[in-house]
Amino acid sequence: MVNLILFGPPGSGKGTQSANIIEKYGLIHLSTGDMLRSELGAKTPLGLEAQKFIDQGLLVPDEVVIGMISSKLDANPDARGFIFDGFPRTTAQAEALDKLLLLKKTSISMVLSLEVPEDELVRRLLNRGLTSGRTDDASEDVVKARIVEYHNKTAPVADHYAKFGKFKKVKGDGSVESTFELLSKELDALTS
Ligand code: B4P
Repeated sequence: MVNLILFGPPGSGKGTQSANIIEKYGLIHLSTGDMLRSELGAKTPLGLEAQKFIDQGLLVPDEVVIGMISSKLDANPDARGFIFDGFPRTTAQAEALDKLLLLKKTSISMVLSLEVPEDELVRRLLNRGLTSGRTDDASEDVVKARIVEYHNKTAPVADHYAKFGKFKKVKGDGSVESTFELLSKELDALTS
């Protein structure tokens, strides 16, 4: 079983590359961003609560996203493996994920971290904001708040997995295709 975390700052291409990876490697895609946007779209109580945080570029509380991931793991008992996209985003989320996987007698195989310079992140997100309708891509202030939140709360997750030799950086500022080639090399080594 391969369990991959696709890691990196907002706009680094986690969602974009996940779509390519699930098609080639048959892993189940678990994106907390997509799950939250689906709750938001349906105007559920969870979605309305999450919206307050997302609109300001802040992370949604840990217990909300951990609960969502736990339900999805339970709903897919026969999976060949998972790709976690945008989760874990705090050390508390990483510790919770490790425990959930241990209960299923498995663990994280590797964390691949997409490395993209900050000016390119801002450019990509504001560009997507022109057509996506996403409130968190709409203004430079909110985009920059997301990057600050990443440095303060998410970047330490790298150390959590580096301790176990499970953290690898991948250059993410090339084209979608060239980045996918670099990720594929890492995944081929894991799955062979
Ligand atoms: P996410 O949905 O996870 O979004 P993201 O960080 O914007 O995106 P990603 O890195 O996937 O970028 P993408 O491929 O789309 O999170 C949104 C919000 O939800 C968070 O801010 C937070 O509030 C909340 N949330 C989610 N998970 C949470 C958690 N675990 N805990 C707490 N809160 C949580 O690419 C971005 C753009 O770049 C796209 O337009 C794409 O087309 C373009 N692009 C991608 N690769 C490119 C390339 N190589 N070249 C040029 N453009 C490229």
